[in-house]
Amino acid sequence: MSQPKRYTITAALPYTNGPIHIGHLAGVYVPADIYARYQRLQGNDVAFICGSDEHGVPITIKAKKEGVTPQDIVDKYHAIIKTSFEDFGISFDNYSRTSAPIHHETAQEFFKTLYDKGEFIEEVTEQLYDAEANQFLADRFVIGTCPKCGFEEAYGDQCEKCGTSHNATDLINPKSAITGNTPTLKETKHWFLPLDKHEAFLKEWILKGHKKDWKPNVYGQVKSWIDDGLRPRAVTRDLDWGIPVPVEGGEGKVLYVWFDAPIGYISATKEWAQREGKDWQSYWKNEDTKLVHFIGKDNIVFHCIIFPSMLKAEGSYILPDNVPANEFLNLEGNKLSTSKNWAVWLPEYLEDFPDKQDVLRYALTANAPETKDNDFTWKDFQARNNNELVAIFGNFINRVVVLTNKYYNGMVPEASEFTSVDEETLATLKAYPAVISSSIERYRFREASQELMNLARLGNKYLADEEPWKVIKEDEARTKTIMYVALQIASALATLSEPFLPFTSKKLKHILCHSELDSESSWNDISTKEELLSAGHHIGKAELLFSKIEDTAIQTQLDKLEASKKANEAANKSVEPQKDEINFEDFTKLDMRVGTIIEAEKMPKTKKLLVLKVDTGIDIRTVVSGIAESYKPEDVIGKKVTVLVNLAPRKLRGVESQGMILMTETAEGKLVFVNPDAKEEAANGLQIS
Ligand code: B3M
Ligand code: ZN
Repeated sequence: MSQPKRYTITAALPYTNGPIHIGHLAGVYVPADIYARYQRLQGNDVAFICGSDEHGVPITIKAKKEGVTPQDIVDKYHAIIKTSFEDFGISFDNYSRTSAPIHHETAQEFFKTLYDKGEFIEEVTEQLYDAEANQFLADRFVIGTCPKCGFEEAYGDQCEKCGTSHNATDLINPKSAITGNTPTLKETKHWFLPLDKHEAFLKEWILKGHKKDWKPNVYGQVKSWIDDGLRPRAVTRDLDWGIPVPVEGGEGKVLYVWFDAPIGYISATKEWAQREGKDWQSYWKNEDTKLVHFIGKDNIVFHCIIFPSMLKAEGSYILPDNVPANEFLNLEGNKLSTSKNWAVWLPEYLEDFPDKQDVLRYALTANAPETKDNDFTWKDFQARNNNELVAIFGNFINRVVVLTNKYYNGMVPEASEFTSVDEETLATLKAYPAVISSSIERYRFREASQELMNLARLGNKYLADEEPWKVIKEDEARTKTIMYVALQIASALATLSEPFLPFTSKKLKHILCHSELDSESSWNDISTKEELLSAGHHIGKAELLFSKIEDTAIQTQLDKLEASKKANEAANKSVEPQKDEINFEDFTKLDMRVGTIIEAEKMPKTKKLLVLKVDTGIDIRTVVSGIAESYKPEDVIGKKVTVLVNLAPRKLRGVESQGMILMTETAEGKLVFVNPDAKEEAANGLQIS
């Protein structure tokens, strides 16, 4: 066994202004967790670190919107996020929070060190100011056109479209996100990190050092920023929510959230090391430690340019070995959007699909946006579960366990002579740890997950080809050998699936009674050990690892999204301006009666029209109504409606309509009848829609 290595693995600190959704999971947390679990299985010393990013303008905007304090917001969402990560099996060694005292101390100490080393430029400059809101406009408090790519909704500190990071005064046509006003300029003092001063180091470290194993999408973005020329970046803000600037003249100012947040990785490591009796410095200051940051592509500049410059300026820290940023995940063809509630929220997923954490982990990994934006669809989620997890992985394991219990009462049988197929199958099995390792070590988790599924396919195919259920009728010895080989594959799956499917792996190890083995087969034992399960080892009873997901469950999710879409459209629908005023005289001319629809049928060759027979109390008449897209004919028969009876008759598609049924729209845009008190309908025993 090679000397265990030490890994500091960080995952982007989620803003505590909302729950985690599948975009965060696919982009950052599932790949990070696969990598951390895998490194632990290699026997390496791992610190897997994350925590809530609780400062910054997004929090204050959310607090203003909900009429509470920023602390209320971060307390609420920190708890929700932390719990949902735990329930989803994201195996952080520490999930901390940047409002924790240890983080304030660590960030202020870090700032003070750079300050004392003269690493900052202290300057009074003109910054954007909103006189009406009486506050400076930084970060998401200001929106304007990105100077680099022209995106018109860029923030004051970053453009989400091209990822670039800039100063608010660089924005073209800035507008205050608080009042919509055009900001004025007002002098204020800030401390700037002179990124230009670190250009040579960054070129040497990244470009010359040609981070060959950095993903092309990451290397390319970083190169373009360095090539464009780096400029000083303000690392303090005129805000009241954040970490106070710990130097003379810092009153009323806080650290820029992107200065403090990455230091959160360090403070969270300290907190964990204190708890575990470890030395935190070995994870951040020892050149043998491998530092890997898992992030989304919008965080590349902060993790590859700004934070490394801070670490370099401080002088005692290691630098990231890799930053395998993922691209973005879309949902059903549209961009994930918190504000439009166009997302699959992790807490809701866990409620709707209890015990199916691994299904989502697998679906998000198999379809991960590793090199380009990708799309999550519920149909693909269902297919990954039904066609792969159930039909291949689950089916193979179930057959192996059922047959071992049926033929040998759960005992691993003695193998006799191996055929060439057996030899070949066992040899292929032994190659899998290295195959999957190679993909994981290169951060290709999609590829790695498919190799794991290929191992399950190998088992499935071996059983299907060798047909022990037939062979048992005439060759007991051969059957034992087949089942022995199949059990070795099952045992390997229990180990190799752990990074991807931790809940399944645990269940499968329980079924195979792995814990009763004198030494649980580790990752690399699969390639080196003669056998994983020896004859005579007793396995447990069969339990289903996965269950089919029915169309109805998927339709429910799609309906939820549809409802979100409608609610969002309605919320954004510009309300029709009121029509011109009429006088009471005009109103008294309207003759409205309560009528009952007694017949209804669709108007042929039209989408919108129903031809109704209405008993108005005066007579029974025909009324043509444009409600066919909202109501079926059979649903409106017997319904009480309000009828405008003295509207002049008019022909619609050849049918004379003598009046109008009054309708209106709900806030969600749904067409509804203006109808008398529905209770009255109930009293008359009429069908209330
Ligand atoms: N809070 C996540 C985001 O930009 C940001 C990451 C901080 S990692 C130090 O959505
Ligand atoms: Zn841009």
